[in-house]
Amino acid sequence: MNAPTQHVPTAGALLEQFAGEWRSATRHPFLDAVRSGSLAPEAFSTWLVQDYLFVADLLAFQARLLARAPRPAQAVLAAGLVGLEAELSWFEQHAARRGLGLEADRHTLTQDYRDFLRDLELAPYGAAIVALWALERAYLEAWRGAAPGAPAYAEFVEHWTVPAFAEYVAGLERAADAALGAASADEQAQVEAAFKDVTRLEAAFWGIAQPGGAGA
Ligand code: MP5
Repeated sequence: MNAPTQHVPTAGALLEQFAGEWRSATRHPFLDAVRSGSLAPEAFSTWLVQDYLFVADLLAFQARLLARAPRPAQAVLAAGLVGLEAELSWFEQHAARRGLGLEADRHTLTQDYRDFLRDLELAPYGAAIVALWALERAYLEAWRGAAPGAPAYAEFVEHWTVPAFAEYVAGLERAADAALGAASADEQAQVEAAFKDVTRLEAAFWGIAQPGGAGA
């Protein structure tokens, strides 16, 4: 053990370590089309319904993560849970306005993401909190890249780039850093694997409305 020279891993360092993967997770033709307005409304609706189903799965995952979180992480996770429930209501209002049904079947990618979140419940807490931070941060950065968005989509872009969302992501990063500081080498490897899985799933999810059903 050469503890004095060992650096404490941080969540932020993963962004540089896997910069290429991170870029794929946060930039996508779907987002470019939201910005330019060239995105077909039906494609946006398809994506929106699947994202709603994803958020429902995320709420279930986060509820279970909260149950095993260390005391200092409980506040940010509990607040996030309340936010997810409000997010579901927000989706439901938009869906009603657009005449969209939300009882769709899960796309294969939505199911893959759900399975991944389920598997994380058996992984060390550190891997799970880093994955949660990564998926929220990827979402924030992706939407920032699409700002301000074409008129048809500007309201959505604004919703996912508000300062309160950025503060939530920063809070998750502090919780992730605290977990990483205490992670063993084996846990660190699981953290990196989970981070990479999130980048792969996020990248694929942006293509969910593409003809042929996207995929990665
Ligand atoms: C989020 C999302 C962030 N809604 N969809 C995907 C595919 N990844 C991440 O979730 P939220 O709604 O900001 O908690």
